[in-house]
Amino acid sequence: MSTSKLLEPFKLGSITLSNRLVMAPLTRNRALEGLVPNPLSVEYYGQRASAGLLISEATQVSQQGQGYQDTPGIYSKEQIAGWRKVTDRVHAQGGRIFLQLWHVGRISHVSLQPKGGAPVAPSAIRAKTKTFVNGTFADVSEPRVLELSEIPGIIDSFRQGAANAIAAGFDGVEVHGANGYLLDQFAKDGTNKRTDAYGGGIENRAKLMLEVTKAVAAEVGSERTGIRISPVTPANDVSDSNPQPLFDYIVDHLNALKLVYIHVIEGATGGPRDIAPFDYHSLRNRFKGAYIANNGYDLALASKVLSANEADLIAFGKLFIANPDLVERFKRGTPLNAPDKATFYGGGAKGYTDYPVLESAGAAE
Ligand code: 8OZ
Repeated sequence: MSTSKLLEPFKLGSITLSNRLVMAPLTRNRALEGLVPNPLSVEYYGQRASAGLLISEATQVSQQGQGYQDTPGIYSKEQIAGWRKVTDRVHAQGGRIFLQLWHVGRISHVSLQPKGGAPVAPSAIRAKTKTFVNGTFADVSEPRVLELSEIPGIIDSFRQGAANAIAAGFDGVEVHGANGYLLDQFAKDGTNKRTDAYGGGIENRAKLMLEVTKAVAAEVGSERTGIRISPVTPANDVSDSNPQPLFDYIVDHLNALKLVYIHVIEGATGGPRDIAPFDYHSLRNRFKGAYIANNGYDLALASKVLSANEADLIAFGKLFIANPDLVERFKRGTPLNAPDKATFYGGGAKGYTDYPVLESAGAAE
């Protein structure tokens, strides 16, 4: 079968994944009480534990890092306890799970921020995008410039979030460096107009992403630290005038930190893979750890890219929302359920834990 390599185990740092399918981080906005994952989330992640690796939905490291209603955090005791139930279930099902550490930067709204203050950003440039708050879509708020003196606190919130994730039983953490959130806002020149040590040339703009990642890896171990990047995505109104040298530089430095993986969104997040020219092989070749490829992969493209050794693991998003047993479906070559966009963000069990699975292999034969 053409799926063979996808279904082979893979050694990721000190753990072994049972196959090369990764469930991508997926925002679901269902942490209704105290921004804590609930029993439905335990069920949801447990249902998908046959993926080689699950990556949690983006999880804010602080109240300031939140940008949408009902996204979970990893900074309170209750949140750690809630996540512990998720990791216990996934492990009981034989799965592995990393937590994605998130700070939204300017993609937020005053109603979510401490004391109703402005969201923080590298520069005071408002994003032309909306967020979801108080049950409705709203323009993101005008951000304020993050002061130099606040940067150590940002780094420390990621470090503490990583420590909390390990305390909650996660196998590792993924730094969210993608999709126009804080670290991507600092890295790219469309959003970073600073004139201090964190703005200007590539080295300065990449500094926060690299310092955060270094602090996280020092806290939990580089073999338990990955990062997600999206060199050319226009998500959340982010842009860079010359992404290739920027991301070549970033990946060279992530390689020096001996990170366990880079997770690369190729093209426009959830959209066209060919939105802008970019040489992903350059990243693959620079980085000695695992390369997780993401964005618009299906079985055919995943199998092709793995056999050409252009990636080690493939992350699927929407396919995992709709198909908890995606691994089994790929194995058997059975049709896939279609995802229902109306239930992606917010709500309860509908579109979350109620997608049908195949009859067990024995019963089907
Ligand atoms: C969809 C809706 C809200 C947030 C990302 C964390 O794009 C997200 C996100 C996706 O990385």
